[in-house]
Amino acid sequence: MKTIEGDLTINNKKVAIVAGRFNFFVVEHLISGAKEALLKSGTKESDIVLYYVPGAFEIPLALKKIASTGKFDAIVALGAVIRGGTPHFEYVAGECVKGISQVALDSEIPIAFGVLTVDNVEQAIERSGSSENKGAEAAESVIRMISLLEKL
Ligand code: INI
Repeated sequence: MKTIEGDLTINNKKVAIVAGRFNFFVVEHLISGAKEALLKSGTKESDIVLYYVPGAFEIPLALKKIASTGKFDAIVALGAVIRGGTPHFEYVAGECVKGISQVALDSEIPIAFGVLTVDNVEQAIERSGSSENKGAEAAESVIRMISLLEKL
């Protein structure tokens, strides 16, 4: 059986990061993790552009517009939605996930979902640290997808 899989190395690719400012004390660590993974893959710092949006709810529209410019080979979406005492969490997280999935399928480039949807601050910190970092994992997924698409 022939197996084809993307690598963790890419050359001359441009990657956008879209990050929510909300819960920035968590999101900043996701950004660092994603940036580190991209640099490790061979992506040049000058080929990474970071776009900020107010919160997770705004991520899908930014992804759609950025993808439509045709300037990027992939986009990494980063944010942190932390459950509070009201149903607000469900609306923000739900719309964010739905919107990102829609843009990811409509666009012709890989888009990674690096938005934490967690019950509390402890869970958010656990997933944005140095041993587990969902920002780095999201970046690695687009790196592998860029590489895979080149092999198709
Ligand atoms: N945005 C987040 O990114 N995370 C959250 O936890 C959050 N909560 O809980 O409210 C949040 N809300 C803001 C939202 O994303 C929009 O920016 C806002 O509703 C304006 O459209």
